Amino acid sequence: MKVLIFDLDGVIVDTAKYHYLAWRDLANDLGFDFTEKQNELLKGVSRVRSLEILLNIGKIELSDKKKEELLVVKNVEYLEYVNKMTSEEILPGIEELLNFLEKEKIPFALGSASKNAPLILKKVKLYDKFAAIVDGNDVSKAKPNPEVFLIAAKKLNTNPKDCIVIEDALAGIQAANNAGMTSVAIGDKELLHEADHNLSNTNELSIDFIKKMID
Ligand code: B16
Ligand code: MG
Repeated sequence: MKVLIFDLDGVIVDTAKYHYLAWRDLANDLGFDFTEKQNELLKGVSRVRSLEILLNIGKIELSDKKKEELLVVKNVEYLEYVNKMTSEEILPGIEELLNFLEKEKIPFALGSASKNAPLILKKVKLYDKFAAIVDGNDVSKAKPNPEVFLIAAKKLNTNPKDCIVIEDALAGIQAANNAGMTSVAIGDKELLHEADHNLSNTNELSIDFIKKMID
């Protein structure tokens, strides 16, 4: 039986915009600018690695202690946005798809780099739908390492080859491919050309598309 593993940010909800606002404020406080284009580099990347990339852009070197402090500052601001989230922010077509999977008894899990994933799912009222949730708190190796998706497969009692991963980040597509799973990319087809299937946005992640994938 085929199962689905969903990434969170960029697939279920668009929290990338909140990550961006919090990272940009941090960059501005450190005295440099951070553009939306540069923010693309942080998609699917862990919080710690995101700070490293940001500091590289600003050409700033800091002590480990200072970096720890900044990670907290960034997350506190990010959580202010998250705490205001509602179900309205679920990306188009996702709720219908999850309802269909539930009805058909097709198991699905979350495989996200975010340590805030459980909170976000609770805010948008999807937490109880997932058979398993694997997030940034459960993994020691970040995407493109397949760890997050392999743990999810284990929790669903399924072989990797029967897992279909829905992802919006290059590191996530590579993680799915490295796990030996089928990868479906949402977003820029050129950037995400390593995926087995490419869709432009979540509207294209239709019930018909999924039916063909699981048959
Ligand atoms: P947090 P995903 C990822 O979520 C985001 O895409 C990435 O931008 C973020 O840095 C990462 O989660 C860590 O998030 O700071 O909340 O632990 O796309 O893997 O669902
Ligand atoms: Mg993502």
